[in-house]
Amino acid sequence: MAAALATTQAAVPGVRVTRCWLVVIGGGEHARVVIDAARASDAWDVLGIVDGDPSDRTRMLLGVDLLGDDVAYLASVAGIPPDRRAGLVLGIGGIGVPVARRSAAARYDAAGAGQWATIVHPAAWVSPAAVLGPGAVVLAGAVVNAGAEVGAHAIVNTNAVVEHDAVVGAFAHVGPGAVLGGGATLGDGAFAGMGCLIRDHVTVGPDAVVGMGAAATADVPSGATVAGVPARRIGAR
Ligand code: JB3
Repeated sequence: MAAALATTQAAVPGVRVTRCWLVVIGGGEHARVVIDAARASDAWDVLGIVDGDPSDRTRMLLGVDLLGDDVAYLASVAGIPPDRRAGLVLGIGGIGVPVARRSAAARYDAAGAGQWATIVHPAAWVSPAAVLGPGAVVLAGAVVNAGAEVGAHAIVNTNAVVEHDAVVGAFAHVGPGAVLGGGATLGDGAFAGMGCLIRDHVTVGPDAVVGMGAAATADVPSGATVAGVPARRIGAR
C-alpha cells in the first residue's frame, strides 16, 4: 500500500501485531463475511461500518460500531490527515448488480476519503504471482492462481476458483463455488453466479451475468444474461 494507514497495536500471545484500521461501507449480509475475513486475516481491526440503514443486523451479530451514513462519515474524516485515516472496503454485495457498489466507491473516491484495502481471508490461497486490485475481497476457501488478475473492488466469494492467468474485472463478482478456467475473463461489473463454470480462455463481457450452475463454453456478450448447460442467452441484465 502506497501511504501509511492508521494502525492499531493488538496484543497476541508472545507478539505484538500491527494492524490497520478498517471501515466497511455497507453493513448488510455481505459485510458480515467481509468483516469476518478482515478480522481473521490479522491485518485489520474493524473500526466500524458506514450505513444509512439503522435496522442493520451486522452490528448486533458481530459487535461492530455504526459510524453513521456516508455523509456523516465523509464529514468526519475531512479534517483527518490522509495517513491517519482508516482503510476502506465495500461491504455492499449487491448480489451481482454492481450499481450501488460503483456509486459508493465513486463517492468515496471523489471525497478522497481514504485508501481502499484488499481483504484476503487466511483460508484462501492467492498466488504470489497473482495481482489483486485495491478494494478486492477474496473470501474463505477461494483460490486465485498464478498470473491471475483480480480488479479493483471485485469479489472472489467463498470457495470460488480463479484459475491461472484468468482476469476478473473491476466490480466483477465471482460467486460462491464459481470457477473461471485458465485464461478466462470476467469483464468489469460482470457476475458469475454460484457454482457456474466459465471455460478456459472464454470471455464474459462487462456487466454480463452467468447464471447459477451454468457452464459458459463460449464468449458471452457484454450485458447478456446466460444460463444452463451449456449456457444459452436468456436475456439482458
Ligand atoms: O450470495 C452471497 C453469498 N451474498 C450476497 C451478497 C453478494 O449480496 C448476499 O446474500 C446478499 O444477497 C447481498 O448482500 P448485501 O449486498 O450485503 O445485501 P444487503 O443485506 O441488502 O446489504 C446491503 C447494505 O448496504 C444495506 O445495509 C444498505 O443500507 C447498504 N448500502 C447500500 N448502498 C449502502 C449503500 N451503504 C453505504 N454506506 N453506502 C451506500 O451507498
